[in-house]
Amino acid sequence: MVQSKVPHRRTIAAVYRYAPVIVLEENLMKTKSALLIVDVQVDFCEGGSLAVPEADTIIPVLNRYIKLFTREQFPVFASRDWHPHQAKHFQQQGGQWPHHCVQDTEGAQFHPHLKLPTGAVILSKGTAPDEDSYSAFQTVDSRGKEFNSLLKKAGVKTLFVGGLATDFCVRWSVVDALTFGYTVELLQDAIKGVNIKSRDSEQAIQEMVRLGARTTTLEKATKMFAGLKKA
Ligand code: VGL
Repeated sequence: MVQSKVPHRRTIAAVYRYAPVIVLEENLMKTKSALLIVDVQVDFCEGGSLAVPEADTIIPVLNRYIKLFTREQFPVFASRDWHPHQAKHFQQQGGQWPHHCVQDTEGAQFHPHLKLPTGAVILSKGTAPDEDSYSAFQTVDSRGKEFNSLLKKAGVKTLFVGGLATDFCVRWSVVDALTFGYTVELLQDAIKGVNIKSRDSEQAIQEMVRLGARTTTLEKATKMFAGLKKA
């Protein structure tokens, strides 16, 4: 009698020892990851006024990340350049770039093949004439709420970042995310760069990694999320 109870008690103890931890970890993972898709807009894609080479090739990959995140009920954020017609960001006003992503024009729309989910939070940046911003942490949502406060409110701890362009807006978004203390997973297979100099993207990735970003792929992320379910 006594002997038969011992293993039983042990089993119960083991279950209590591990189960709460597993549940807690799963819950934390459920609220703490988010997907940020940076600037996948018509003007940055093939035929656009500031086309990033091979930009269109990442769109189907991003759509699969979107599926993965929506399945897990993780939040999806999509940033966009949303410039006024005249802005110091543009060459005509002394800036670096040709006109692109002007508010309410075709070029500023998200690429039509990008399948943003209904609940995606749209973040806009560069909306004022004197703004020359690159980072998603310089955006606000439709109600004027800053990206960082939205992430905090949602309890996000890990930010998965993909989109355009590796050497500009992706880079600055990742650098800021790391500065704010987020864990960053850079989507290696869903980023493309401008490469004004041929090695710009490669160097930007090296810099992000040196500052603490991790890199992931659709395959790795899928496995990571599948692991969550089993836990
Ligand atoms: C970007 C150049 C100019 C970007 C924005 O989204 O990476 N690049 N404006």
